[in-house]
Amino acid sequence: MPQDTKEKPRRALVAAVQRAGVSDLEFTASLAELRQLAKTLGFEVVGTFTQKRAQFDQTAYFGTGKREELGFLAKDADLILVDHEISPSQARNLEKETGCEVMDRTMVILEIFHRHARSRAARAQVEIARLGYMAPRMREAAKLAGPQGRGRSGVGGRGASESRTELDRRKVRDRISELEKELSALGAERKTQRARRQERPGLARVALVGYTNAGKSTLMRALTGSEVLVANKLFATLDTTVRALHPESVPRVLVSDTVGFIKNLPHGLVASFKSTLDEALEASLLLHVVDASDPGYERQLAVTEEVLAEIGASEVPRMLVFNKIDCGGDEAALRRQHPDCIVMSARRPDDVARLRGAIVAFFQRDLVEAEFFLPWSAQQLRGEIFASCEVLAERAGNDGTHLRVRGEPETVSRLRGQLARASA
Ligand SMILES: Nc1nc2c(ncn2[C@@H]2O[C@H](COP(=O)(O)OP(=O)(O)OP(=O)(O)O)[C@@H](O)[C@H]2O)c(=O)[nH]1
Ligand SMILES: [Mg+2]
Repeated sequence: MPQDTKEKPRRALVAAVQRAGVSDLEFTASLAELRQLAKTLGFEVVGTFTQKRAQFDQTAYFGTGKREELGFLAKDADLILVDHEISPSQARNLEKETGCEVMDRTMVILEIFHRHARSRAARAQVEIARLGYMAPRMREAAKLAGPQGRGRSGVGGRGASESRTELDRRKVRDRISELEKELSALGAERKTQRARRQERPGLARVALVGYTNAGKSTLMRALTGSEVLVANKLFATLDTTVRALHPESVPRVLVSDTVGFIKNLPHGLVASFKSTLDEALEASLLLHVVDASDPGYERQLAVTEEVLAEIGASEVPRMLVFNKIDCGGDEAALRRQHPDCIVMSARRPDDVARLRGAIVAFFQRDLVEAEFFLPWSAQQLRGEIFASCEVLAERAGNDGTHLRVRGEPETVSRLRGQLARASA
C-alpha cells in the first residue's frame, strides 16, 4: 500500500524567545514565517513554544525552568526549530536537555537552499555557506566528545581528536577553496555572457527583486512568456534567469528573476549569492515586488531594502510593485503611502500589460525621434533600422523611403552615419 510505504513527515516544534524590545506583532510574524519554512522542508509543525526573556540564555537559549517544560513537550516531536541563530554550544546543550534534534533558523534556511539548488553555481554557493556554518559546529561536537574521543595517546600530548579536528578543519578549508575556484570559473563564463549581452546595442535590463514568495517568478512568466519555476514554497528560485520582454519592445528589454530575500538571511548566504545578485546590480531598473496581501508586507519591504543596500544596489532606480492584490490588501492605503507604486495582480492580464507599459516607458524616456531617408541603394540597412528602432511612419518617395523612427540617441546617430556612408 502506498500509504504504508510513504515516509511519515518529521514532527517539528517551533520555539522562540521573545526578547525585550521585540513587539508582539514582529515576534508572531517571524514565528509564522518559521512555520512556513518548516512546511517548505516537509515537516509537520506540532506546536509552538515561547518564552519572554530580557536576553537569550547563554547556556541553552531558554531559561532553566523553561527547558524542562520544553523537554516535556518535545516528547511528541522529532525536532525543535529555534527562531534565531544560536551558538553551537547553546544548540548542543538544548539537544542534551530535551533529547530532541535542534535546528536554528539559519540551518533551516540553509537546508531549503540546499534542497532547491539546481545549477552548479547555486549548488556551490549553498555548499560554501553550509560549510561556513557547519565548521564551528563540528569543532563543538569534537570538543563535547571529550577525552573518550581523544584516543589513548595520552597525557600531555595532542590527542587524536584534536588532530582530527585539525584535519577536518583543513578539509573544510580545502573544499571551500575548491568550490570558490569552481565558482569563479563559472563567474567568468557568466561575465562573457553578460559582456555579449552588453555588446548588443539597445538592450535594457530590468531585475525582479523582493521577499521570497512575493510572486517574482510569476511576474517573470507573465512578462516574458517563459516557463520559469513558480511554486508556493519559500525560496523556489535560486538561480537567475534572463529572458526578453514579450511581446518585444524598443528598446528590447531583458528581464531577470532573482533569489528571494527573507528576514535574517544568513550572512554567509548573502555573500555567496552575491554573484547571482550582481544581475540585480547591473540592471538599470529594479522591480521591487511586494506581496500586498501579506499583513507583514511593510516589514518584508524593509528587509528587501536592507539586503539591496547590503549588496550595494540602493542607487539603482526602482519601481515598487504591490502584487497579489486579488488576495487582499488595501489598495487606497498603499497608493497613499507609496505615491509612485504599481498595485496589481500577476493573475490579471490587464495588470500585467500595464506593468509592461510602465517598464517600456521607463526605458523609452531617453529615446529620440528622427527622420531617415533610405535610398533604394541602401536597402540592406532596412532590416537593421526596423530591428533597433521603433518605426513610427513610412512613406515611399521617388528615390527611396522616408522613415520616421524612435530610438536610443546612440543607435540613431550610428544609423545616421551608416546611411550617410551608404548613400555617398
Ligand atoms: N493570488 C495570487 N497569487 C499569486 C500572485 N502572484 C504569485 N502568486 C502565487 O504566489 C506563489 C509564489 O509565487 P512565485 O512567483 O514562485 O514567488 P517568488 O517571488 O518567485 O518566490 P521565490 O522564488 O521563493 O523567492 C505561487 O503560488 C504563485 O502562484 C498574484 O498576483 N495573486
Ligand atoms: Mg521565484
